[in-house]
Amino acid sequence: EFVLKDQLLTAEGMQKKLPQRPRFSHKGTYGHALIIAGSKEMTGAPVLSAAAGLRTGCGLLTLAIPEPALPIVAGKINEPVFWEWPAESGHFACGSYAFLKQRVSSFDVVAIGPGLGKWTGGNQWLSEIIRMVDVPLILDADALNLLSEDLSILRAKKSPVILTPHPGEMGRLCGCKTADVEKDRVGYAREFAQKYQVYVVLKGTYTLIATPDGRIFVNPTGSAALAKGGSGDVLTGMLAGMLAQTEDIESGIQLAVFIHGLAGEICGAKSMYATLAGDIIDAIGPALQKLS
Ligand code: NPW
Ligand code: AMP
Ligand code: MG
Repeated sequence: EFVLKDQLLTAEGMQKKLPQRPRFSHKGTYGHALIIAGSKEMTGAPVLSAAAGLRTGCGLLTLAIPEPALPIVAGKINEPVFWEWPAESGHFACGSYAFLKQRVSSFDVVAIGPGLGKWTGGNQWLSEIIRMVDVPLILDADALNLLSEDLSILRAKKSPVILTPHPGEMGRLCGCKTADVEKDRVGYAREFAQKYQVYVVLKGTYTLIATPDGRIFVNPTGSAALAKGGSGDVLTGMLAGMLAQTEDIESGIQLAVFIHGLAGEICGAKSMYATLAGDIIDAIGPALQKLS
């Protein structure tokens, strides 16, 4: 149930939390995000996440892509730096961990998941990454599906972890049906967040943010224009872009979710039907403008 201490996010509240953009600053001021995404079959998701992260304002963004997908992804976007990862049947291959461990602390935030697909050994791969990442870590899409195979790997986390399931993914994580999650969104999000000491962003109309200490924030922005493939990949990029800029994880999550919804409303005002994920990215600037 929704109780009084739970909070509805507001434009006024979010406005106050927006990271400043001082004149005397440079790209290093606004953080470096790493997004680990994509597979041979899904080359669009990493592009959407990376573009969304940069539009949200982070200074630098590195995109880790499995080797056969990299030329395709790199052909679609110029702004990120690329990290070519060894592949096995088109997916991220296990190994190369020593190199990751050496590099990972140089990023301000890591996001994993959009377009990874599922593969044998994927859970082990994810487990190694969770074990070594020591900055805020966002898990979305197929990272959540891989996690569902063995939730105990979450216990090895070294830093704040943010999960961004839609109700279908939340059902897989909790071992129940999508419809069960929909009947008690607050209950499922709160219980999971407390049990595993993570942030849960349970997506859908009125996205919920559950904190590790059991508080709930409700996001009022959004539109059915967002109900299309790729919207969630955009949100993941926005979360990475925002968390790269601020140490305040709770505020960063709230801002990304609120602004994503606002961008959806801007797109919805043009057409509730014709919106593409790329249009949401184009609306991030106007949404930020509306807020600041
Ligand atoms: P149902 O049918 O209601 O039980 P999946 P995915 C449910 C990548 N993408 N309310 C619903 O289940 C992603 O990044 C790549 C209620 C629905 O059928 C992933 O890596 C793109 N239910 C991968 O594809 C663009 C809801 O979940 C099922 C719900 C798979 O991700 C597209 C679908 O979920 C895509 O993002 C809601 N609000 N939302 C690219 N261009 O490269 C979802 N459901 O099976 O987890 O598949 O979300 O499409
Ligand atoms: P995904 O299913 O991972 O692509 O994520 C979909 C994104 O779009 C999430 O951020 C959802 O909250 C948002 N979304 C989808 N449908 C709606 C809707 N009808 N109203 C508000 N937000 C929505
Ligand atoms: Mg998704």
